[in-house]
Amino acid sequence: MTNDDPVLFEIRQSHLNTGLRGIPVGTCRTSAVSPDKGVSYGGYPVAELAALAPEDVIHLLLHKRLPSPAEAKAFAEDLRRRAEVPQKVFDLLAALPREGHPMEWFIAGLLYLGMTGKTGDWMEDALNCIARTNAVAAAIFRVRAGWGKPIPPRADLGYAANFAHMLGAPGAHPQLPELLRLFHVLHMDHGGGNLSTFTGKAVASGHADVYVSLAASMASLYGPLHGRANQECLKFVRDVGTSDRKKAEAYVRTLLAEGGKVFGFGHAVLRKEDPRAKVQYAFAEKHFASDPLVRIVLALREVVPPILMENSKISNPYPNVDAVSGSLLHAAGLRDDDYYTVLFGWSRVVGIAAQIVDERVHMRDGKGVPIYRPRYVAENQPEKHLS
Ligand code: NMX
Ligand code: MLT
Repeated sequence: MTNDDPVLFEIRQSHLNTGLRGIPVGTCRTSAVSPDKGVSYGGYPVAELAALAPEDVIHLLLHKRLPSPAEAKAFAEDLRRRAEVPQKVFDLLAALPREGHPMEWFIAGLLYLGMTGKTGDWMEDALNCIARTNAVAAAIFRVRAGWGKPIPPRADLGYAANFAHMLGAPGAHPQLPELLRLFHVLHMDHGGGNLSTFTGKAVASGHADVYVSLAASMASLYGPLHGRANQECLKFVRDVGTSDRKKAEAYVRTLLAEGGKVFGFGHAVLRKEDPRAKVQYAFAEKHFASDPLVRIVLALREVVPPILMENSKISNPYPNVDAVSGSLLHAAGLRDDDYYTVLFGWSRVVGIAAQIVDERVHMRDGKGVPIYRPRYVAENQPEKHLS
């Protein structure tokens, strides 16, 4: 660093103990989050990417450009080739306690995938892990439901279609595969500083491998203020229980008066309605407008922001990515609320893995970001001695 480096941010006492809110700590090569426009991957607004095959978006995040048609075909084939999961991993899932949360299962699955197949090469492990989490995440759904053996992937299906096939959810709506494809693309990445991504990169900075770093990042995503908000938001929607605007408003006001959180609303960075929520609202209106939970979600989209705006300390009163997804997945026939955060993880693994590769292999002219070590200011610790 030189003395003429531009000052990006001046750290003051008031910035301490704020969860590093807004403090720049590095650069991100995969995506950018604008408070007003939301996330873009590689410069493309996420809503424009929403129609693409997940493989193309995975390529974009890992290689920083969309593939040509020939590259897309080869890349999808490469992922398919890497996708085989050792039987031991499925055996482990079958032995896990049913009382565990599916995210705990997912974390265990990632760790076990690493134990049974890591190469030690950042990019190779990232690609293998992305390819294999497809079957592991699907198996978690089936094994927990007691539906017997995992369903093997089909060679003729793409990444998301295969995932829907491997879930094998009985009675699912015909739109479920399309919803899962959309969900996957929308949830893959969200800048460098979200909690799970930051955690994964921090762990990898100590040169732990891709799999354990991703497992740690999934532990961060498990929290209800982060990824588990999709499950918590569905619970909130059920508790509201009505699309009657007046009654819904009364429910939200009581919840806030009692110190509760309105799940699916607010964000650490965004200051407008999340474009990922917009895309999901449009999908919900198009395919599931008469679903009772979707009707409540659509009512809450109008009812909640003006109420949250009354509290000046809430920086963003608008819907975030989790406002709709749980209700949509439920409407499409995926009836295990606890499982929804695994879907967030299934998608976010892509962006986190890509960012880990960037920090380990590309940053600082290939030297990689050094081990994370921010400074904490000692508080209430005057010097003392035992004698
Ligand atoms: N309901 C109730 N209180 C809220 C909400 C909300 N939706 N949003 C913010 N607040 C509170 C927040 O708890 C904080 O209170 P205090 O000062 O007592 O600690 C205050 O308003 C200021 O918070 P902000 O600066 O606006 O937001 P912050 O960056 O701290 O937190 C979230 C961001 C996303 C954690 C927060 O908005 C929240 O808890 N939302 C509900 C949970 C949720 O939907 N999370 C999903 C986020 C997206 N994701 O997937 O990760
Ligand atoms: C998100 O997808 O909204 C997040 O991971 C939360 C964040 O960006 O802080």
